[in-house]
Amino acid sequence: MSAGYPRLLLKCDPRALDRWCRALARELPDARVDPWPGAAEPESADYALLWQPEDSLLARLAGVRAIFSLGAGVDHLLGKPSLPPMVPVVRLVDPGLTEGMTHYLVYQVLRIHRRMAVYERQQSDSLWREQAQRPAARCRIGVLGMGVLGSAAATTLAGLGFTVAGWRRQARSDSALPAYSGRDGLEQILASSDILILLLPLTADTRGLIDATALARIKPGSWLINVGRGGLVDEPALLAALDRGQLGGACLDVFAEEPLPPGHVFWQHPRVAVTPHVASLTAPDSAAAVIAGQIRRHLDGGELVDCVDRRRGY
Ligand code: NDP
Ligand code: OXD
Repeated sequence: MSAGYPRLLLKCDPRALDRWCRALARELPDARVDPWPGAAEPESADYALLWQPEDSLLARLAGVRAIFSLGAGVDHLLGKPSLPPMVPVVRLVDPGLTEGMTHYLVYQVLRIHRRMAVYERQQSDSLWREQAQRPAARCRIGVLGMGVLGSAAATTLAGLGFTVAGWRRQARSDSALPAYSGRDGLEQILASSDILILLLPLTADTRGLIDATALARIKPGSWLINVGRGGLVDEPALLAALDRGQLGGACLDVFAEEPLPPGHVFWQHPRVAVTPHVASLTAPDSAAAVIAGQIRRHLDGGELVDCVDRRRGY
């Protein structure tokens, strides 16, 4: 470490650079922040704070003490061949990110449950017509991915009266909500959910999980909300399932290719709601406080928390 102050290499969304620099200066006044591109010697950084770094930058970071992801997902790092094998990778667990995701999911679930898309179409036809309304308890929500974000959203949705179950890699007995695991658990949750929420990380095990076979198991007429990653879903198979009416509709925030290309069929599809990967946005103010807390503890000899298990991929 140079002269007692840590050097932080920062590669963030360029639109957020000023906010990140201000937030880090406030949280870690003794640190030196080197934004990338532009930093003279990335290899001499103590910590790297990264969002979607190029592989050639990762190849220069074997000497950093830790890499912090500026998002909850770490597929933008683990997918890169030059990620230094021995450097701990820390994912972002930030109450602001959790709140944002919960709000997005509550909004989309209520929009579906209260038939708001139907009323929007009716308004454009000046049509005054009631749609059936059923109690939340009769709407079953399946959350695939019951980690930090999934379990918070599931708890809030259950608090609104919905019947919620989760699916995760390892079944846990301490959960207040039923949580399935394994292939059988997946089949059960696909077959029973009226609204299926995808909040899994993209890993070797989850890539393409929702393929034609899985879609065929989904309860007819149910809805899919994908806020995890586009690669979780076989998109052509999803389109086919929508077009044959197997799915009532889909709310898609993440896509195999982002930005979603202008001519993509999802943009105009009558049963698809598209948002541009905004279900929960990292806010530099709250995220910088979380990362600064980790760095301060690490500099004092403490352990980093929320480290990624590279074998599992998340
Ligand atoms: P966590 O690591 O806290 O949770 C991941 C969950 O997925 C865990 O419940 C885990 O199971 C489960 N899981 C992982 N692999 C499998 C598998 N093979 N089979 C079954 N379950 C599995 O992640 P977060 O909740 O923090 O974030 C989840 C994802 O959300 C991120 O990776 C990112 O892709 C996405 N995201 C999207 C955003 C957006 O704006 N659209 C914003 C932020 C995140 P277990 O509990 O057993 O470990
Ligand atoms: C994230 C994301 O992983 O923005 O935080 O998707």
